[in-house]
Amino acid sequence: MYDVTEWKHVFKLDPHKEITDEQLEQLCESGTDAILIGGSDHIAEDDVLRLMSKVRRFLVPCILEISTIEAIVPGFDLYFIPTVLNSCDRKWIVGLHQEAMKEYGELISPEDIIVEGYCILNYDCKAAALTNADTALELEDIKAYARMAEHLFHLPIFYLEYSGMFGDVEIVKQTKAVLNNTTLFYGGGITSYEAAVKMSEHADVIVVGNVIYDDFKKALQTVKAVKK
Ligand code: 1GP
Repeated sequence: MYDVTEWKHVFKLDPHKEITDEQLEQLCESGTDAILIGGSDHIAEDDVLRLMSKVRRFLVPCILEISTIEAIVPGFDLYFIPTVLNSCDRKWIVGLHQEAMKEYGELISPEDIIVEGYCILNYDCKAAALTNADTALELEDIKAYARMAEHLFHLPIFYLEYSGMFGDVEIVKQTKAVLNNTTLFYGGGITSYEAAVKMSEHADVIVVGNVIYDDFKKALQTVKAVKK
């Protein structure tokens, strides 16, 4: 029903951060392809539920990116499950996933789930610290992770995560060049129209997060940059 291969732009909302109803309406009606609810810390079930019910008033797909088993809320259109391919801790690669399946496996419909193969590249971001990601990677290492995602694990999404910083355009370009069937998501430091244009030249989908809370108008402009 939802085809990520047709997407270009996603807003990632942090349930722990404040946003007005008017701003939420503008994001949902901006033309973005999806609203992704997720974050690395302080994720509480109540906040997720509250935000989901507000986003549900609009037609845009509403997706939960699961980062903790404690905040899995039913009612989303889709569930994204990250696996951090360059984590040094098995918990973030397959550990939490096995726990979640043990608890909810019988209730989950496989068609509602999409697994994202993350490669975290900003050593200074919360997600890198939390997952103990090995961010000291050469281009060839990153390309190998991308190939692993597509050819070994058949993951629908490979996600280059620079959360909080604008990444290396050349790395995104070269990574895209080795992917055929897996959709390349890029997230990190897209804080303007120009930045969105640059990354969307190579990434299939750009994910825009922090700027929503830092400079709302600029956040909205990132949609126009990819939907010309
Ligand atoms: C974070 O990739 C997203 O998971 C977006 O990054 O917050 O830096 O936009 P920013």
